Amino acid sequence: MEQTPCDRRLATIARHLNSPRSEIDGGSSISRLVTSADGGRSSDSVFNHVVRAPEDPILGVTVAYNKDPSPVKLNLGVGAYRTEEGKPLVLNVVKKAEQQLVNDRSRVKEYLPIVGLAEFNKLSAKLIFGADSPAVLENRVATVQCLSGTGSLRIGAEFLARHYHQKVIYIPQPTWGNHPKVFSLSGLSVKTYRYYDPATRGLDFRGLLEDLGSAPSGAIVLLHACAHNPTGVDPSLQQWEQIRKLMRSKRLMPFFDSAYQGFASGSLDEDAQSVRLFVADGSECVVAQSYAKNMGLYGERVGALSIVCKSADIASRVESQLKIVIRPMYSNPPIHGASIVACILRDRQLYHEWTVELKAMADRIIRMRHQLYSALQERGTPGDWSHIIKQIGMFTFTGLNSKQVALMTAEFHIYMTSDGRISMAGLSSATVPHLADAMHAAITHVV
Ligand code: PLA
Repeated sequence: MEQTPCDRRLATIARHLNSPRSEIDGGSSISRLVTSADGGRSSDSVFNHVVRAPEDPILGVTVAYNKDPSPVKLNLGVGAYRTEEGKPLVLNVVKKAEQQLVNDRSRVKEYLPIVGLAEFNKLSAKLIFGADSPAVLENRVATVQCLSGTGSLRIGAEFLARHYHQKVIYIPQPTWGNHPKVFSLSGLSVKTYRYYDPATRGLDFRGLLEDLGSAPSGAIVLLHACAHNPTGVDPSLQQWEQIRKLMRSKRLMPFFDSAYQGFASGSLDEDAQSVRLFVADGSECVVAQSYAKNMGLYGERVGALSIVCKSADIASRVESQLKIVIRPMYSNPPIHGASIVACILRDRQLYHEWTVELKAMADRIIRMRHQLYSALQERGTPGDWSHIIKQIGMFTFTGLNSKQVALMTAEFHIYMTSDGRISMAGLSSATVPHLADAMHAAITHVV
């Protein structure tokens, strides 16, 4: 078959990627140049021993993307929603809430209490547990406003490390790359449980039950409430029930990470079912919530940590200790994002408008899944790509390896994490063909 210049270039890149010499040398030759170019000033610096840290595996993708001058570049790294025009989206309902806040002349910029905005906390607990949840109605939930999902996980983990008898946390394999760092820096020891089976591109349910079954009694277990990151694979409701039974029989402590409520199915209630199943049995659980994705409040850093307790008295003691954790870290949380969320959650009309916008985002992501799947079918790309439409939430765990990803970045200016995860929320109808071309080239040129 005749080779086009593009094919020849791809073959050269593929040869390079497939050779072991392509390992990055850590930039050592570049740092040598820098040290010799500063007139020797570095050598007497007290920080001269500081070695350059690697970029974050997820947020570093955006750093590399920003440096690329190509007009066709595409960032599918970080999970950030984009419109069909490829632009970030501020929800209409958020704009309305902000307008209300600006119009309210009585508002001030005083410090919030250590635990944050009381109304926000109450409404956040209702959102995840359900308005009729006995735990909420009986005041058995200690909720504190935190710095988005990450901050909520961190505060929850620090609390558990100080006040819970088991210091081991089991996290799924694989999981969001920041989980192990957050938990180990909080003083917990991190172990993994089997979650994903690359052969079926589905849940390794047997492995999961075996690993949790052999975890020490009382161990903490990190569970993704819905839209598991990075695999897009969630247990079914029946499987959740089996997980719950096993965990309760072994007194394992559920620690839910709810970063995508509403983004998986388009329904806030449906995406909270896993959490509600555990709360309904009356035992304890810990939940970290984020409004980054479902309200598009990424940079506002607004989230909540809830600890469900067995009595109102215990919940209030737990809250008092959460304050001890928070105060020396950042004193108290920011007011603006939480005020936006409270405005929306308290107002029937705004709440309804939010659910409509949220559903539209979830539906657009699902449409992108179908378009990408069809585009690969049209190109006759080798392999079974049905997982693209089966997976749930913001990401597709493509199965592409790091060399294939490197080729897609080098040749097609498509940026994604090296584990082959792509953010479907960053795609649009206009960019699907480009991504499909890149995936086709990567699959056919790189092993
Ligand atoms: N938990 C999970 C499972 C996540 O995927 C993320 C974000 C968070 C918590 C934290 O989000 P927040 O602190 O912004 O609320 N994951 C992103 C971004 C979307 C990131 O890595 O920070 C991701 O691309 O995986």
